[in-house]
Amino acid sequence: MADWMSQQGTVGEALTRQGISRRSLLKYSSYLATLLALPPTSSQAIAQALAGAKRQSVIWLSFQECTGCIESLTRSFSPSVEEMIFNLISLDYQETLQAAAGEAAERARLEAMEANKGKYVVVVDGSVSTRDGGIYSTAAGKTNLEVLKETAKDALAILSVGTCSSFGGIPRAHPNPTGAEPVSAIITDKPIINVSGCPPMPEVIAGTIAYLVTFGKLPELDHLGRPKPFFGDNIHDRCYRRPFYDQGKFAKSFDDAGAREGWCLYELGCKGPVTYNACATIKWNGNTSFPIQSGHGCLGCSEPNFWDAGSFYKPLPGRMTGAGEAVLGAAAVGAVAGAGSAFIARRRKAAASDPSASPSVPEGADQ
Ligand code: FSX
Repeated sequence: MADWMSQQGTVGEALTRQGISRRSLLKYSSYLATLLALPPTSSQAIAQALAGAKRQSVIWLSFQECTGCIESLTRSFSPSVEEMIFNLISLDYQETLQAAAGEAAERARLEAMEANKGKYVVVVDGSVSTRDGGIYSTAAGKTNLEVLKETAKDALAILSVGTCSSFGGIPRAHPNPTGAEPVSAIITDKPIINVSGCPPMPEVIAGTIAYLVTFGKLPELDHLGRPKPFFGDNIHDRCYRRPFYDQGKFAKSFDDAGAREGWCLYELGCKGPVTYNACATIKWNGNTSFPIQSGHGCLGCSEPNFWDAGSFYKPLPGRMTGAGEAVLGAAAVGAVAGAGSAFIARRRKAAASDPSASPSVPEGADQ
């Protein structure tokens, strides 16, 4: 781990050490304001709050996972996201990135817990094995279950990064041989934010941490504990193929004329109507594309049980009429309800009507 990752002090001091200019901080703050649906005028205040904020001590635990979550963050197309996030936090323990190994690594975790008692944030990627006492996933002679309970005890809050730690994910798929569970099934006395996605979007991980550091409180969460600024809309509502859905134009195979014209992938199994995430707006690889734009339906990877929810290539329950009106099954109706208004317009409206959007009143973690 680079030294600067785990140094204490303010975000402003960390940026200066890295030679990052105030202009870059302002640029990032303005980007953050857009991501969080805050008024553009708030970027100055965000920059000021960030520069003076203490770097958040973070202990990052990796359990049953594929390392896709940390890869998503560190291989992010936009280096500014990665650089900025590591300046916002003091990353005191992270098995994939840290140089320390063995006893020294475990000591670093215990020392960070002691030094920042009640103030550190635990980031977890991966699900937790619970069968037979959790023996199916261990590190340094301890089960993930033990390490999670031990580390969470004096934490301020927990950030479950990825669908595995948020909802169990692929390790929890049938027949779930390790008794995999999400963090929220084990830790019930701490605030938990679920940043789901398999993997989650780097901008969403970074934006959520930046929100915590800037405002000193949790963002508003949806009914599954996900930050609403990123998970408030479903993929279908924001999809550029949506006009074809409304016109009843559906690709029947991945290489037919409709597919080549960019028609809707609903009949090829796209789960966009029941999936909440920011892929259709922020997109991946520096706003380059996302699965639906690349010609494949959404798999629904940010939703609970996505792996066991039936074939990725079977259409959602319901039927389409010739006029393009959907008569959806019960599971899909709720997700599609309220579709229509443009994403940017909705964000602006939310920003204008939400007094808590002002970054000038940081509060304690109170949710
Ligand atoms: Fe899970 Fe993440 Fe999917 Fe992989 O750490 S959310 S399998 S991208 O790696 O936990």
